[in-house]
Amino acid sequence: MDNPESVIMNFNPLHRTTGRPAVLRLTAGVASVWMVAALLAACQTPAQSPATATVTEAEPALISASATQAATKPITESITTTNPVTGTTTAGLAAPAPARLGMTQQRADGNRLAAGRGSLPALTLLDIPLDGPPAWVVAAPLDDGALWVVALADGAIQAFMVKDNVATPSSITPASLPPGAPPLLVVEDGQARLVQPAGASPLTAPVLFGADGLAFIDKQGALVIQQGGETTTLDVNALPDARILVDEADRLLLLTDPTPRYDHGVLGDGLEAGAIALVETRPAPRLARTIVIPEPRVVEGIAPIWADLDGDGRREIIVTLSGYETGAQVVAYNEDGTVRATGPAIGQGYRWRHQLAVAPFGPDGETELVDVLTPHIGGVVEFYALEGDTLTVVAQQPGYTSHVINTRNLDMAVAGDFDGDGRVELLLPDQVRGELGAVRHQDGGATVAWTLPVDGQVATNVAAVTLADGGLAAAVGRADGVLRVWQP
Ligand SMILES: [Ca+2]
Ligand SMILES: [Ca+2]
Ligand SMILES: [Ca+2]
Repeated sequence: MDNPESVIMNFNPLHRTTGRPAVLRLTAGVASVWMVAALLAACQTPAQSPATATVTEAEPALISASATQAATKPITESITTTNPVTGTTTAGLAAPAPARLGMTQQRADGNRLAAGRGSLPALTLLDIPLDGPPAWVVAAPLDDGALWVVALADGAIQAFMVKDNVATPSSITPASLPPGAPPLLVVEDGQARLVQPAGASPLTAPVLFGADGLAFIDKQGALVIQQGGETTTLDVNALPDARILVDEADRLLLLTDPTPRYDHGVLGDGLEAGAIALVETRPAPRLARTIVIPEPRVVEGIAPIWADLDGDGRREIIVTLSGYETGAQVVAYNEDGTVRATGPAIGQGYRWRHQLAVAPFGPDGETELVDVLTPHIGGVVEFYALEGDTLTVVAQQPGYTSHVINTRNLDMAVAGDFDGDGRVELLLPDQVRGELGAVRHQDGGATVAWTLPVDGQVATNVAAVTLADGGLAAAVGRADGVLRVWQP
């Protein structure tokens, strides 16, 4: 397989990079350490037990058991002290500046959680006119500002350097991606590029890992892995729009075995996942484990969230299972394929819930999961606490949405400390997508801490970026062709 068609964007001096692969480590700073004993009334319907999954192989990996000596941050580190964005360099290399990635799902592990501290409610907003309606927004820190890249609905790409509340258009190639394709932005050594591998599925994005690794889903559903000058193709039968997740051990996780057996069909096609594949890339790529979802249920989504829900230092694989009789239910698997915890099932088919993030959302910084229940028909933000092997909904906030029916944009919400008070909010559109609300779980329940005006309709993912000084910026693309940016 050819090298990826990397494209280089020049800033300041007009020189091209060599296309040298990005060097990155993925910081795992997510969950709060403290899983306090649950004080909340156990008033939720008991979780339905999913049938035991079929599993191949075993041996879950400790998050801290990286194969390298790299100074990977532990997943138990609090978000408020997490280093901006991603990373440290791989041990043994000559320490080039770490690459900064911009991806629509915010983090490589699928957890839509931005590091850093923001001051969004106090910022002057910046409106940038676009050449057409936008589909996706990604950003990466650059110098003292941020580079914002927008993929328009027709696939055209526009880029803007934003600094000191001024936006400067920047040329970036390719000039377009396939319509609908989510961009992967890499900024390295002061230069930016989009990664667009030849032969990749246009319905999803590639990922980078390790010192020089690239992985993508090809048009036949195979997982193509390039590293060290070698290409390996694994016939994993990927979901065509599966997002590939990456952990600190350079393992990959993705949804596979597309099936039409549950025909809800609200996420852009009639196929959902019948299995989850865990792939190792060291010392050589191999399919390490497959978790098969028992029929008739499916994973209704495009990626798990791969996060440490219970604070034991190991990641859980969090998915939303759906079926005709049960409706949607959040289920957390251990990496060995056993079920760690289950949430409540809706109890009827054709009702979705959209899992979004794991973060210290709780009133005392407890790790909680957040989703939006039925985002298409009156969405309700739900915070879940882990109580034994049950994910219990402990707070709810109606009036919000995180998904437009029949689209593949599952990134219309992001978590972070956007107002700098040390607490994590979920930032997402209200039901008509006319403003953004910061929904928080505090003592007494969920609340809308503050709102941000959109003055139009949100048409893209909600994008956030951690700046070089640890500050936070956010942006959305509007249906009328405007990128609205909140950046200090
Ligand atoms: Ca699908
Ligand atoms: Ca865990
Ligand atoms: Ca906050």
